[in-house]
Amino acid sequence: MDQIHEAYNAVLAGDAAIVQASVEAALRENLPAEKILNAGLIGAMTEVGTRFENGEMYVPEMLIAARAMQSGLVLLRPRLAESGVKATGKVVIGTVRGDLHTIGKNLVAMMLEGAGFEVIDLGNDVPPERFAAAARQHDTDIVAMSALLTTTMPNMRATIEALEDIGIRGQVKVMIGGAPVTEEFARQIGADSFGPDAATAVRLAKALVAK
Ligand code: B1M
Repeated sequence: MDQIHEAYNAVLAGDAAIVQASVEAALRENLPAEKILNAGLIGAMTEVGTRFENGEMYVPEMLIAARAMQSGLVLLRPRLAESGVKATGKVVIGTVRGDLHTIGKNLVAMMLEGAGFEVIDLGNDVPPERFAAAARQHDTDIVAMSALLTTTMPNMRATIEALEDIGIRGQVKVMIGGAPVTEEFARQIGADSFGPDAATAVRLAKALVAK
């Protein structure tokens, strides 16, 4: 249990080397991978989200913590797969067509992973049809889109239309975000949810899959 605590604290401190060492030690002690994930990595990322929302942590620290968390997750993944642990939900994420900004999208993806979601990251400059095809292929719960340019925001609507075109809009929830995106815009284009930041995005994603 001490190893899990150590992993938790190391994620908060953004120390990837200690996260790895404590996850490895916990696995050597035969602690269940699911427990290491939930109490250690996910627990710490939940705390990161809370600290960010309270203004006690900022984007760079959140990114460093998320990277540290991922270094532990890599070690746990094979064990989690063996033990058949179910993900919180499945998310297909990307930055929309014409938009090369990745930092915010990566942060949201990492925070979602930290919350136990399976994340399929399509990268940036993702055409609507690719979002739709990936959503169908992976039978995803959520399609998550990021846009940083006012000129690429319309491609969020085009992506929702692409989901409609292949008949799966009713089966997936759509979450959008990015600096120029607003709640009002989300409503206009028929998205299910708007995340102003990565921590809120995680909370909203959990609520979307719980519906
Ligand atoms: Co660009 N850029 N950029 N840029 N860039 C902005 C966005 C801009 C505001 C700068 C400015 O003019 N002040 C401006 C957009 C203006 C507008 O449209 N309103 C701009 C421009 C104009 C451009 C170019 C057109 C510049 C040019 O070439 N003339 C060009 C466009 C290229 C393209 O995409 N086709 C361009 C290029 C670039 C770089 C490649 C150089 C680089 C991107 C590198 C990369 O991402 N790999 C870059 C950068 C770094 C920026 C700024 C400086 C920083 C963006 C960023 O990473 N922020 C940005 C100015 C700024 O914002 N201060 C700017 C940090 C990140 C953590 O925040 O992405 O907002 P953000 O994500 C947040 C939330 O928004 C939210 O959570 C995150 C964390 O809390 N969130 C989601 C994001 N996605 C979400 C999804 C969700 C939920 C929440 O659910 C799915």
